[in-house]
Amino acid sequence: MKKLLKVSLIAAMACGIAANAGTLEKTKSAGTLKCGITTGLAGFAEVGADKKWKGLDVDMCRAVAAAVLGDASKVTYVPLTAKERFTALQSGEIDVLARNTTWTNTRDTSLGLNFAGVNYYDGQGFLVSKDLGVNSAKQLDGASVCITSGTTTELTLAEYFAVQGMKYSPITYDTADQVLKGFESGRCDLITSDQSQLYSLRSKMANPGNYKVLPEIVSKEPLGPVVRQGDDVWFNIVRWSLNAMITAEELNLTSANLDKMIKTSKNPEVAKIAGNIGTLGANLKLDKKWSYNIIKQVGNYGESFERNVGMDSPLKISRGVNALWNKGGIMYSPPFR
Ligand SMILES: N[C@@H](CCC(=O)N[C@@H](CS)C(=O)NCC(=O)O)C(=O)O
Repeated sequence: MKKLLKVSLIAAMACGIAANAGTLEKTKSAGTLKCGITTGLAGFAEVGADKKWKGLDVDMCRAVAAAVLGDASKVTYVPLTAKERFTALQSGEIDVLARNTTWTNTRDTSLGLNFAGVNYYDGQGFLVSKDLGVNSAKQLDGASVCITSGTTTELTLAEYFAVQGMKYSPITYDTADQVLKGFESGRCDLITSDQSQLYSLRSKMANPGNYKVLPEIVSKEPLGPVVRQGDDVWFNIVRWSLNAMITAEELNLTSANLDKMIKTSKNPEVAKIAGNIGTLGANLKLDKKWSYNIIKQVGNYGESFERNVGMDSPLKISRGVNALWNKGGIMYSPPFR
């Protein structure tokens, strides 16, 4: 009996190792990156008019594919609800999760997963119809609230209303699309979610001007890509793919000017990003052009932000805390050296 237990323990450990390590080799031999995204959320991951996925999170997937496979288009997108997302990563169904997922202590330490960085600093807010005549979240006592299940939003909502001594009735859905439909059909008085997602949902409403986002932000929601624990090679690749985009913005390298800047710049960090000097690629077990490919094919962080959620998008979100550290925000990459 004891022996049997030992054998199955060893087998389980072996399976565990097999499931966790080797994501780089697996992705390379598949020729495609399996990337978990939302089921559809404007600005983060949605299917465009050209039938292709686009968004800030989609760019995260594209960056990793460019780094690993040399081609940002080699991504198999796996749309996931909030409830499904962690199991899909744990089970190996996806290689990376880029799905407006908040980095919390509990998720980082109890799911067998690791957060590789932050690609959007967010916070939970409230969206109401202007007809409700409310100017502050503190006036929401007794409201019915549309939310998505399996999110940080649920707990923060409960805690915020409890602290304020207010009551609410939750109306819970699985997807953003359902939340939007529920709200528009009058099932609830308000939607609560990460503030960026409120702007995203509002951009899809028939009359966006009839709704407003209340001033209160009631939580910290640092959103970022997630990988399985136990595969440091892969963790490094995802972390530094994001950092490459942030550093490129800091160095004023864009997809359009990259080749010219590489020829003219005397900054050694530019030469390192280009893969012309140093061993950054080899250290990551990648081709020396890994970061060049990211910037050339996906662009820098600022380009991605503006076209997906910023001023060049229907969401029109200002950079705020998501500006670079030297431009008043907190977006920061360790050095490329
Ligand atoms: N950042 C929060 C919330 C994430 C979340 O799933 N928010 C909903 C708000 S609408 C969403 O993005 N849904 C997209 C979908 O249904 O696929 C978390 O990590 O729990």
